Amino acid sequence: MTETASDASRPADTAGRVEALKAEILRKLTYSLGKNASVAQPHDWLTAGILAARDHVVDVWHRSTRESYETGRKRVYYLSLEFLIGRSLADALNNLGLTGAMAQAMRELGVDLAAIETIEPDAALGNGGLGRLAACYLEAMASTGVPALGYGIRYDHGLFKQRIDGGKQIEVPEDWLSFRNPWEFERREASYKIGFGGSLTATQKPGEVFWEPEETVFAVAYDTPVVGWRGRDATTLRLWRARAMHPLSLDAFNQGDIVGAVAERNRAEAISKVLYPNDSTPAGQELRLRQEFFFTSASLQDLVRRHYRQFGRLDNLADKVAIQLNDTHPSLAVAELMRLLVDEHGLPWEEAWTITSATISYTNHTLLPEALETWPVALMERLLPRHMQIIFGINARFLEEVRRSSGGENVDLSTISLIDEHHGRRVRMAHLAFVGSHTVNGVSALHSKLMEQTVFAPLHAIFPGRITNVTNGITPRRWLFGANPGLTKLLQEVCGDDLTDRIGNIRRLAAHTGDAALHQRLAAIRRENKLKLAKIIRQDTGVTVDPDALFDVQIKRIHEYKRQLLNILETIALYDAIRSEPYRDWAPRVKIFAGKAASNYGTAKAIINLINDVAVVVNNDITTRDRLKVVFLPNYNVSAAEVIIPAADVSEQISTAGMEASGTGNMKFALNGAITIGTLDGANIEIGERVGADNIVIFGMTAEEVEAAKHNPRPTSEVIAATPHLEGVLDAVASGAYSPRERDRYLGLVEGLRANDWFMVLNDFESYRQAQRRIDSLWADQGKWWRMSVTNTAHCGWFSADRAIGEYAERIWHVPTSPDTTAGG
Ligand code: 26W
Repeated sequence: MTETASDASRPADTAGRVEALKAEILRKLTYSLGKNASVAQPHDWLTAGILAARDHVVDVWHRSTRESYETGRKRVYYLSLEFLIGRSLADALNNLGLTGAMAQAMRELGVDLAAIETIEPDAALGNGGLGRLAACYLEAMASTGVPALGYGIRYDHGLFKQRIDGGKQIEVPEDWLSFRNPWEFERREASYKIGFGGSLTATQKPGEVFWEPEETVFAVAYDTPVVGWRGRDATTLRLWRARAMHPLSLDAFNQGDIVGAVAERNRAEAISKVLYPNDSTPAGQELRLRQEFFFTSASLQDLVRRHYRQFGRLDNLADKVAIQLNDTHPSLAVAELMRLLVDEHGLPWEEAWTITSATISYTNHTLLPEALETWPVALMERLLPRHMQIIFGINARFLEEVRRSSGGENVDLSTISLIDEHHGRRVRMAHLAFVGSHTVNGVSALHSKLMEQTVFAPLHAIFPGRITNVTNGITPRRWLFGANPGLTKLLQEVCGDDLTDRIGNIRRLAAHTGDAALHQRLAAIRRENKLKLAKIIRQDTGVTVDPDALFDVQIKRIHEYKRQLLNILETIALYDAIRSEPYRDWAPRVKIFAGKAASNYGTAKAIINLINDVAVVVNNDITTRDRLKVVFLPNYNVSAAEVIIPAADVSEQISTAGMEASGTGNMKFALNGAITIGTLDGANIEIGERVGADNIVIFGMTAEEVEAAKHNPRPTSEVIAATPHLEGVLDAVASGAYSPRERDRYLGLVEGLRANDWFMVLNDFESYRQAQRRIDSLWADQGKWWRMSVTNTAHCGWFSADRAIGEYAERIWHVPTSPDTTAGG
């Protein structure tokens, strides 16, 4: 990487800057790593480069933190069990405007910066969209001048690595810390005691309770600065690591009980050992609850202490602190803040409640019932007795209030109670978060509307106006300027150099929609990106693909509602169609899939297996060889997405309507100029509104139709009979045409579909197939294709994370953003 967007609009790098960086890198290599340049390995250069870059980030960070402290500004605390950061070096250099200088410095030291950047491990402390959103928002807050801290867990092992062996997913432990993490600062001094279990005693003061935990672990802070655009500001990612109070029992050890001597340590440290690959069903395990409380309690103790130190009082907490709960995973914050205020600081319950609910707000990311967290009351009582008591207290007062103000009419208290009495007494974490927050938001217009109509309807009736929408956003720094420097350069030519400062200016591109010369240049940039991807595909799968074919991409977690199955079944239909009319001029296509399945999610794993099996058959068939290829790229992660997205022609966003809260991949693709084939779901709808109906390919049932069909399902046999090609495709899969060595491998998968089409795969099949044929004819007219592509890029600046953060700041947190960086669109 020689020059990127961030450098292009800056004064040329001075020789002095390069010399200084060279000296810094060498100093780090020598004195921090103890290595001599002549024996340094690529990884040593990477670490030295990171340490040199980190110094620049730290300068910004200290200034930024000092300013917000001195001015007493309100700060945002973003609590998230997931931060899916990916790599950091390229991003930090871009934001600092140091990419060119660093590349030159490394070159003069005989090192290829682009090459060492690719050996930086991905920080994969998340499963998918929710975690990536948290990472985009931390960077966007740093770029828009919002003082903020992200709080999470420093997992020893992030999301598992995926290998594909014989077409099947194999999970391999991830090990991002094996070379240590040069970005972080350990803060032994910032550690907190986290209690579990034990007993309660009432004190003299009414309402005050003394909790004596049975078990205590330490939470130790690790800080990573996140630098924003042009290095103006930086936010902090503070991750907690669990440590035992007594790491070694010498008594046990001396008596020869070697294992017992470290038992406490193992139990404590298990809390931050591994990220749950938790996207199918809640893990439902004690360890998960321990993780949630651990990081929530540490974060709240930390922020309350910081506030108290600075202001010496807590009654103004809500004026100075905004706590954002990223889904319900940190929703124990409601009870923990109450505990800190009432038990530790002696505030009366009512006052504590006013402060708590004025400080906290909550983002919901899913309406799928199986993903809505609940915890058994019995487990909570055992693990967190004081918190359970506080939750009962909140619930009793809340229900009493509702009873009083409604006069007992029309409210079914069992639907709003924080305790679900129907399924063996469980705490409804989403209800707890809702009741304890001043604002609750969904992540797309449709999703927020469905929140009001479905899961939260009874609470919405009691608190009208509490639910609001903030449509998700993505950081254009990583997802456009960083990932697609070729396109960025061209966009800057057309829209102005300051595009990188004002993403809203991307709209200027719309005036050039029909410019044939521009189309040619765009096509050349895309082709370069496709060549790069093709190389990776060949390396990782052995499949050779043609960069002039249409690249049709679906990358995301594997889930039935995301419907990779619909995609691969339609691919089979296309394969059949090509074989039966081999002489038609089929548009050559490469079907690209990538994504991980939760380890306990059998159906998702079967879908991965099917995609790989179909790939083997299709890719080896001479008749379809140059017309159709199917690829499953192993180990999807942030870094893979950065290469795949700029190379995509078609973006598959085909979830069952009403089930994908927002999607954020959809935004990344559209901004990079891919054409979306999608359902009227999540943020697809808003993309369609912006780019216009002619520039997106929409198909399938609406959320309302899906809802109606669930209540009144059409027999699947009828649907299949009425759908051309479908019976043949299902038969082929079920009878083992794609799994000749294990013919009944997909019997269960197909039987499941025939029994119940919950995700509307069969119902939407024909509509999807026709939409794909529309894509074919659009592709055949390249002038039209590039007009559509340009229109997508021109109108998707609105999906910038800066816009989303601007909305949170204004409507939820009530903090200012720096006016010159807030991006419109
Ligand atoms: C309770 C366990 C659990 C843990 C994680 C359930 C579900 C999850 C998910 C993986 C949450 C998630 O990533 N949701 C996604 O959030 C994105 C950001 O808002 C949305 O764009 C996606 O539509 C949504 O699926």
